[in-house]
Amino acid sequence: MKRLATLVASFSVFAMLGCGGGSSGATPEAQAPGAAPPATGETPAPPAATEGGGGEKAAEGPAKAGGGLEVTIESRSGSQLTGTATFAEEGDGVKVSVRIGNAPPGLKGLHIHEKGDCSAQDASSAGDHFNPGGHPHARPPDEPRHLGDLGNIGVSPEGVGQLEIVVKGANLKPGDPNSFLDRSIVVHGKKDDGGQPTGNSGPRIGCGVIKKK
Ligand SMILES: [Cu+2]
Repeated sequence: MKRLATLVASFSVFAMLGCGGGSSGATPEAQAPGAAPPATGETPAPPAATEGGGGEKAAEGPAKAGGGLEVTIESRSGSQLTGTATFAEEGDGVKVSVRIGNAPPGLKGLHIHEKGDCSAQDASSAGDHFNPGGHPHARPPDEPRHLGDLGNIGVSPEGVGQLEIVVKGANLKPGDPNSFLDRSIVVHGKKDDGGQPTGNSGPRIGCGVIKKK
């Protein structure tokens, strides 16, 4: 848990630094000033594994304060899953940050489904994958793919999983054909193997409606 919290904190710190960089439509890859990795750092990646981050408080703050939508993922199909997903427009896409617990270990398919309805016990009410472009199913970064194809979330032996992905071309505008708003995020019980039509990822064990509170 500690390590995950640190990771979340690091992401959050990075996001905050990025926001402070100015109001231009800068790329999300912009380097965080003053955050150069330690001497041994060979990877140019953002400080995702930086130690001694902002602590646990920082992990909770920005998710709600950044203007994004926070969605609770509820258990379905008899699972014990818990989870949260946040959605925030970033550049020409939407950044999706997901964290789940009490989940079965391993890779689990994760998708945006077309209907904002998780009411069914098996989440069948969420409908099919969100696919406004009429593309075949695939896993990121493969293209083309359903706009709602988020790939797999890796769940640890302790049942904890975390994923962050920016979906280019999506937005959170009400009524927009490419909007994630009023759709749902679904966690599956099996790995998305990339197969047609929806990746053979099994039952829907978690579901959350993406809506403004
Ligand atoms: Cu799905």
